[in-house]
Amino acid sequence: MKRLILATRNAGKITELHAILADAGLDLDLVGADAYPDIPDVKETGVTFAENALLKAHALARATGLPAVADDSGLCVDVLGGAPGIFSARWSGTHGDDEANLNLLLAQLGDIADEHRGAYFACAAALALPDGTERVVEGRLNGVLRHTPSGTNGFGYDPILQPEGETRTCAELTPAEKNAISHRGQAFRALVPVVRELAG
Ligand code: ITT
Repeated sequence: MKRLILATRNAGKITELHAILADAGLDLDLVGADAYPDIPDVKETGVTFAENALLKAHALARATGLPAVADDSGLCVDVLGGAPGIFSARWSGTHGDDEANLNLLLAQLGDIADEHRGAYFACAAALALPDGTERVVEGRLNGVLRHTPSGTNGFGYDPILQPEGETRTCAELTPAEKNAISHRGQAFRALVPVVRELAG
């Protein structure tokens, strides 16, 4: 079976991509970056989600000799001109402190009325081959930001993003409901024909 590596240590992402590839009839041995612990993490020096996804995918493909997939995602707030964007994971200064990041964003938007609270989750997913071939696809989940967090599912900014057409926040959706509409779900599904063409 052909092996495909996904540039993440997040088990949830591996499960999600695995299910999407299997649904599409692609029988691949999908492994996470943990399968190659000696390979150092890549510095995300790009200024767009696509650049960062490509940086991670190329580094992993070069280091392992395998086709590699990487994603980069974040929350883009209209009234902040698209921020936090690529800085979503460290908006409060500490990488990965979801609660502090969310609380800082809510405080910054404190006086902003409902009609100006548009925002979206964005995701770029890249596939790179060891020979340098690359493709990148994107997904987006539009919504509005609540004034207070609600729900306990998911992670990051899920408790404050209410998707368009929903009455619940992303953190009140089940994982399956969120995957069906999410930026990452869309990007991973858009990657299926690319994987089939280049690595299937
Ligand atoms: P990797 O280990 O795979 O890099 P990550 O969680 O550090 O995963 P992501 O690129 O997936 O990095 O996401 C960056 C930040 O964007 C993440 O820390 C959240 O704050 C936010 N974010 C991205 N996708 C999200 C989602 O589906 N729900 C809530 N917040 C999300």
